[in-house]
Amino acid sequence: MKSTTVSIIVAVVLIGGALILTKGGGDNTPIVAANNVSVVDGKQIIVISAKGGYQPRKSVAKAGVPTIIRFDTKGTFDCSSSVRIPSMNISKNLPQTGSTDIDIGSQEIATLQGTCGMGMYPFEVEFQS
Ligand SMILES: [Cu+2]
Repeated sequence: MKSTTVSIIVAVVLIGGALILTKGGGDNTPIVAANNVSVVDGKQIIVISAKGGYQPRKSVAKAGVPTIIRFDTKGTFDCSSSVRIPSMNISKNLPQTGSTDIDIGSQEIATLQGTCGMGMYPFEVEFQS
């Protein structure tokens, strides 16, 4: 009797956990992005690391604030060292190792999309009010 109850509880917990993992690990980008946005001297700085893609893939920042995207590379030999933000006509080659600031001014409420030079690694920055 007791072991049956325990088994049921264990099963419920396992299934519940699996459901949460499935939801969290799906294609949906997490709503809360990594803490990679800071404001220094009135400038908003979004730090994105470029190596085999972009991390975090989605950043959330504030609209209407002068903004810099800082791309960090560290032994980046893949095409993520070539960054593009088509809607702003930005195309930049990053050093294999280093830190590159791209001034994107203050953005309106929208989502800015970027990719590597070949268009296979995406990233995005959501500007909110
Ligand atoms: Cu690429």
